[in-house]
Amino acid sequence: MFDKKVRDLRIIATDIRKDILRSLYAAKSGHTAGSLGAADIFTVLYFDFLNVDSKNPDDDHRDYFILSCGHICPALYSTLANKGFFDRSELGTLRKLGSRLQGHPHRESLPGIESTSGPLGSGLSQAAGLALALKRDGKQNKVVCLTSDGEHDEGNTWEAVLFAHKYHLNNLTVIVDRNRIQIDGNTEDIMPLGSIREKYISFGWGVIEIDGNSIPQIIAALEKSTHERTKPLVIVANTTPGKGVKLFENDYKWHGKAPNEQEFLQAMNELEAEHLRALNAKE
Ligand SMILES: Cc1ncc(C[n+]2csc(CCOP(=O)(O)OP(=O)(O)O)c2C)c(N)n1
Ligand SMILES: [Mg+2]
Repeated sequence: MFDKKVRDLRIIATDIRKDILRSLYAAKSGHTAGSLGAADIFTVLYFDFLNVDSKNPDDDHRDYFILSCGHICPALYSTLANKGFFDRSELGTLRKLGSRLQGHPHRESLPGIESTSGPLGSGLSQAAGLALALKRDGKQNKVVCLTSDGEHDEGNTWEAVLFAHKYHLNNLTVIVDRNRIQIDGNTEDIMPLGSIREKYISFGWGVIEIDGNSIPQIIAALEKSTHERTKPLVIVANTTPGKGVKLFENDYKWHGKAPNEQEFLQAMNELEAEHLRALNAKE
């Protein structure tokens, strides 16, 4: 069945992917695979799910999004710019000296950024602390944290998993970007994680596992996260690193590399074709 909301979100996701690549190409460095792979998650979060207002970014009633794997900030920056938090032209300053768009996000530099990140494994602790404080204050704001699979090699992540269970953080939703790559190889070769789903279940969490590049599945999982619950919830989102550009897909070598001119032009053509496909989807 044709779903206009899904069609519109697909178009936005393609716009965000194109902006990610424009900014990486201008910077001539940065993280391509993770940023493209998580673009559908960012799209649904900011254009369908989170209660955030670009005109009033510090609103007391806002939901909090904590990006733990800060290196994929080109996706966050492109999303915030497309959502109107700042002008899209600023995306061209990624990683430049003096820019507000540093290679890893800085909370006080840009409106809409809730946490400074880059050192892996610390975002989930920040999100859990925030969720506990909100709960104790009787507040209704939701907390969503995006972590990567590579961050599950960090002990701090698992301390936060224990903590969130202990304090019944039913206002906390974690999304794991399960793209199966990390900086210098496939996760299962570097440090096998096995079933992230089973691990979280054994730590007492609720778990939903989805295709993290399926916009309908992301919408449904986030919608379920709002149902009455007693536990913290993790959405294990299986994503394709580099999603949208065949040359970059499923290859860890694109973890931290920006496209050259030829790769950039080829990628933009592919994304343009995807944009047209989404636009022409039949009602
Ligand atoms: C504490 C810490 N150790 C090492 C790094 C260097 N580093 C940056 S990204 C990365 C890979 C982590 O894997 P993942 O987040 O799954 O990467 P991706 O899926 O984007 O390839 C590493 C080791 C870091 N940022 N922080
Ligand atoms: Mg990864």
